[in-house]
Amino acid sequence: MKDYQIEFIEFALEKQVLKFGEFTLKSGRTSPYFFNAGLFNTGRDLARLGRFYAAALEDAGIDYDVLFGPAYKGIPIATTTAVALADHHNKDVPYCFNRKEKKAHGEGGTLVGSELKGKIMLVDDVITAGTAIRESMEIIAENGADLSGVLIALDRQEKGKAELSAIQEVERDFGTKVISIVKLADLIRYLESKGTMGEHLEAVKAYREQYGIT
Ligand code: OMP
Repeated sequence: MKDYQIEFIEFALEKQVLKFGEFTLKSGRTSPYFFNAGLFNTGRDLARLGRFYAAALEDAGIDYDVLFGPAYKGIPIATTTAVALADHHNKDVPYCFNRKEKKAHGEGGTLVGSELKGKIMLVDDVITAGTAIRESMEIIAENGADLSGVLIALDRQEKGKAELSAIQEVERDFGTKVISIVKLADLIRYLESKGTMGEHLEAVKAYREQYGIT
């Protein structure tokens, strides 16, 4: 694991973005852990979060033209990533986001910010079963843009509809690459290395047995 990945896990634990317990996911699965990116909820948190996303993006070395943050949670994430790329990597990258409601007046339409064209890097929080991400793919396709990659904070490494992981399905279906700051395997490795939170670690491992990719 890279230093920024360890720092990111510690940041998420400290902010209780990463919690252990019993959580019902959007997919209906009952998970012993949950990642709530909405709890990175101050200016400093958001600035730090952007640096982690930018670090993972730079690390991946994938070519893209525009960052796209889908409503709602992708919006502050794409924004802070664009700021971090400018402030820490000397890259001035266009970004845009969508509204959930179409506006009939003013500038109209559902997109705000730069044009959604060229190679798109989709920025979001978490992929579990891949439902949310597929909705965003439709917006990109409708605009005639190409998806270059998907950038998320946590890859839960869960099965999708069949044996492939939800991420592998997305990669296969859209011919794209999914970049994450950390994956479930990194989180497990971190918990093991700390030797604390043993009961949570066991629950997470049992969950991985049931829903994780093999
Ligand atoms: P999928 O649409 O199944 O890929 O789930 C992704 C969405 O689930 C995220 O955008 C979140 O709204 C939510 N989620 C989390 O935020 N954190 C988690 O740890 C798990 C989920 C989830 O419900 O699966």
